[in-house]
Amino acid sequence: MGVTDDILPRFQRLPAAGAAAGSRQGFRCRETHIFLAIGVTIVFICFGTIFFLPDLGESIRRIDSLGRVQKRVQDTAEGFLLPPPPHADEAHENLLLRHDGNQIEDPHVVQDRQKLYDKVRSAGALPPPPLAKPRHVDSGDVDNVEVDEVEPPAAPAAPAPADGGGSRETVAPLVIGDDEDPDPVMRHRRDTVKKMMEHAWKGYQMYAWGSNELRPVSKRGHSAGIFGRRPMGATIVDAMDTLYIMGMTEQFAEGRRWIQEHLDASSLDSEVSIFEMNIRYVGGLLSCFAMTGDVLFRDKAHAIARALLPGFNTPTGIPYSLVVPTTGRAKNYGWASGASSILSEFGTLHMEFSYLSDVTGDPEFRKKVERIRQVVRKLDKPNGLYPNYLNPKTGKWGQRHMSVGALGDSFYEYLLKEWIRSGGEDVEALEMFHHAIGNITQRLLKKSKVSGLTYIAEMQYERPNHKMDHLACFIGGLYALAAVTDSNKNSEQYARIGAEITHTCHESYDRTATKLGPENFRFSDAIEAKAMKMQEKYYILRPEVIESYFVLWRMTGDKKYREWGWEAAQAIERHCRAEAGYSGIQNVESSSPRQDDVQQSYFLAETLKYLYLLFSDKSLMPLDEWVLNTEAHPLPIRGANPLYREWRAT
Ligand code: DMJ
Repeated sequence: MGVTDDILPRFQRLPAAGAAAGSRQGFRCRETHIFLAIGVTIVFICFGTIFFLPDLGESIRRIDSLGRVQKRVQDTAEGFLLPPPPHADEAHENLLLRHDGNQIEDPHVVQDRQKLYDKVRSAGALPPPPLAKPRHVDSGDVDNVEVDEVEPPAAPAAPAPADGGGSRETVAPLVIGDDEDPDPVMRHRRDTVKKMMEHAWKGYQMYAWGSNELRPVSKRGHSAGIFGRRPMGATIVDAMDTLYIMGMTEQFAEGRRWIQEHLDASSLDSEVSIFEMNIRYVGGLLSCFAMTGDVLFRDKAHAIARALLPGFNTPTGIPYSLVVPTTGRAKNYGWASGASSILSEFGTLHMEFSYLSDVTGDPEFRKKVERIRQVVRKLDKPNGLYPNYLNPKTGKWGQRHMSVGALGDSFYEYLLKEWIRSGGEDVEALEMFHHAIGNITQRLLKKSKVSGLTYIAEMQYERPNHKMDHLACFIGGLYALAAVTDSNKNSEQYARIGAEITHTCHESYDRTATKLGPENFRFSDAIEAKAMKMQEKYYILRPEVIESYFVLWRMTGDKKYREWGWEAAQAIERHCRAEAGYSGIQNVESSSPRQDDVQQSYFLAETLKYLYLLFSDKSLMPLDEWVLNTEAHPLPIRGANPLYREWRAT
């Protein structure tokens, strides 16, 4: 055997000279066997893929998610085709920037996700710090989330009239006018706040018109995932009633025009937060309807609320957090304790949904929130407290984590305020409120060791966590509101607690270099009302502390709340003002903090509105006629406010 024979593969071996034809035949035969073997292997692999892989559905889902990626690319392209806003060039550029994927890396969004993630982790719902980023509202990520396919919304069956039904013709719009405070100092402060609103609006209008929010430093549009992937003009909708109250009629008219021409529920074709769409859009539009009687606002609110309804198709009626209105896909956040729904989200619908049913004649919305109420009411409450997570399929609580800050806050707010909004009719809500606030007072209310500051701790299973979120500071105002609106044996105590907590929240501002309060602050043997970690030190234009100043001012008439509000307004002006609007800051303890380049839509809806009302005469939006939803959108009180505009069949 020659060398060649040894090193060459068999089929390349040269036949020996004069080799017989039979040997060529043998070669063909061998080749045929080889090809046959290859063919059989290929067929086996193909059929194996179909029959033997563990989960064929998984493969299909992967194909489906590829489809979604493709769809997202299509959405991006569609985003470029939006009608031109007033400053078309800049905004068009913004859209390019907004859609090119940068928003995923947006430091503000990342920070916010991190905060939520930390919170959930500290509650023991997650394992120690993972390398992967937390899942929040990334609609493309379907791992580790609860996903249900449900029917897309049926065509509106509502009896709401297209125009002119109800009491629009008989009730004039709210007249804004003679509501200046006689004190010239207050008038000056109020003017200053109005100028802040003008600055915030102008920047948004120039650089981000139609986008959800503004980046006031880099001067472009911005959007958080809660609003979906399209520009839905969140800032416009959120700001409208503030513009109206401030008498900024031209800007209000511009906003109305945008809403009329571009706000379209049928373009909600990516995941949106039901809670955020409700408090900002449905609440904001209903507020405008109540004040003006303009049915455009009512009908847009109605369309958006109907688009959210597929998210309520669960065995319990407890809605999911996220829904894609056009497809009906709904799910919960993967990080939320076994993919539970969140107390502050499903518990913050009642005011808007009940009012919407009243002004449209469409009973569907009231039914939805009444069902949620019945489920929650019947459940056992560990220690009389409501955990932050509830599984919408089993109707069982998730992690035993209780908080009046993030994940819990506005659930408590809506128990009291829905009773107020209903003109005292919803006594069940009031009973639930008293039960909840009584247990919070008994179990979570604490005094700091250093100087006796009153605060509300969180609870993880049986252990208190001595920390408050900025978000939790609304509860000072809520205690005060409860004390005045429902006078009973607890009123004195609640009035005192409301004032004390508001004082503590003011301390959290007063003890920083910027005079703005941190996102979270803690209490221990050695410290009080102080952020301890870097990621607790940011201020993102939140309203809750100023909200409590406003409510306490209205309830008590104590002038110190106006002074505290003015301190906050000046601090915002000093540290948050940017060339094209207002930005959050990254560290309240730095005397020259870096800005985060996001102007939150709630800054215009809430923070500036509360400041403006704080320096106005009390006759502007009196609290015995109006009750503000959790996004500070005023809704009329049934039976007490002639602008209630209840729908009546004609
Ligand atoms: C607002 O969107 C609402 O107040 C909500 O209830 C929680 N907080 C933000 C602003 O901080």
